[in-house]
Amino acid sequence: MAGTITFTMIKPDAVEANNIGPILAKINEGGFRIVAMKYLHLTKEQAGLFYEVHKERPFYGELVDYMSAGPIVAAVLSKENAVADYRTLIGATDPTKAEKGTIRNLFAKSIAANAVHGSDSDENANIEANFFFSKLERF
Ligand code: 3AN
Repeated sequence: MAGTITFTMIKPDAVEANNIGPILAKINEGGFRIVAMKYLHLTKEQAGLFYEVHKERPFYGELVDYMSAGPIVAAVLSKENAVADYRTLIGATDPTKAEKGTIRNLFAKSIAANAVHGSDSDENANIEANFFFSKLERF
């Protein structure tokens, strides 16, 4: 079954804390297939472009600075109902509100340094996946 896709990033806080492996394990245990993946350090300009939809939000500057502060892992994940199921797996944006056992509950430090990104719609999942990966890089 091909499934639908979602896009994720393991954010600088989780990379710094050496949690790439445990987070990828949770992703696999959650029934997701990794169909594309790369490890890279975004420039401020690239992070700004990625988060352009949040440009008007008060935390935009902080978010862009934070997401370009260290390397990240970007990945495309496939599963039936990928977007909603991945948001369930990662938990609420604010880790103090994230359900027990979710990725953010286990690994996030704060609302800004919240371990992972997860797409919020099928449309954005495709936009975000295309931002990072060409067709040749998706399997
Ligand atoms: P989510 O990542 O759960 O979809 P959004 O779309 O509301 O959350 O926010 C995008 C990102 O912006 C979050 N992942 C988080 O890193 C950051 N963010 C959200 N709210 C705040 C806030 N109040 N202060 C700082 N950063 C925030």
